[in-house]
Amino acid sequence: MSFPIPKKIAVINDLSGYGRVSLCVSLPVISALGVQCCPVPTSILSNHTGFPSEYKYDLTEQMKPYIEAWGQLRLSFDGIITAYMSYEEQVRITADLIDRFRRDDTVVFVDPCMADHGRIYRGFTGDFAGCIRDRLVRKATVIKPNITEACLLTGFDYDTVKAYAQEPKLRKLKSCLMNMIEDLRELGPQQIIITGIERQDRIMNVVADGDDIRFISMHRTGQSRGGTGDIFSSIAAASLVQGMSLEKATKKASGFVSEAIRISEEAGVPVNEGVIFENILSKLASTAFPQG
Ligand code: PXL
Repeated sequence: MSFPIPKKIAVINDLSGYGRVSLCVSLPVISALGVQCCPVPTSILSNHTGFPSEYKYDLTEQMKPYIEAWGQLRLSFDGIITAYMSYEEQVRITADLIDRFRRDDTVVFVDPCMADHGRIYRGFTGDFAGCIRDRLVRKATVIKPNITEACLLTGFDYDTVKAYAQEPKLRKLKSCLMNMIEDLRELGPQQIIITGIERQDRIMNVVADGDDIRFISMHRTGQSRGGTGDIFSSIAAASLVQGMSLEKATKKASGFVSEAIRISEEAGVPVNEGVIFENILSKLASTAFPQG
């Protein structure tokens, strides 16, 4: 019996040694799904930034020769995932990496990490949102902004969208989200997942695959935890490169993340430790190498 050759995904993210975020979750999750994970570390940290202190070593300068060496090997990837970037220079280097290593059929999965809960992350100065939009989002085949990032990318007012989400009827919220999706599609990507729209005890995601727009709502299983966005992107992108539909890939990713949050709450895991995905990783492995 011969084994199938695993697809390959390049992941541009930091390596945080403790706290279950970034490359430390993408590597096991993507491997469990039967896909080769090829990391491009943007920086190394002793632990994620939610702890009281950390050691950080920036690798922006090293990224260029690292990618250059990949160029010498004439590599190409079935998927490319971009996540948290610290500086505009990292965004420019990542945009160049996409141009060099993508093929016509490459899944370019951009998580425009820059904001949450209505606020841009600390430390982002100038027009960082514009830089992410113009250099990464425009190149993407799939984007996964949360609702705050979707507002920043399109110019919609976050507080208005949040107010619509509290209304008993969904009409205004849905029509606003459809307009937002239209604006995002005009930037380039035709597959869009908007996450984290909070509605009472439920969380809604919007999944747009071309003209097909679906609203997927699920019970909130606990409070949000670091690293869950990286796990989500890893599952969704690994599923997409293996030929799964966007809707199925999104449901698989959000189902796994919500179970991981639930078991972490039940086990009393401190929020800073992220989710104890190790306990359920074998469930992903059992779905590796799907047929069709
Ligand atoms: O995606 C989560 C994440 C990634 N990298 C660093 C972080 C966090 C969340 O806190 O601090 C350095």
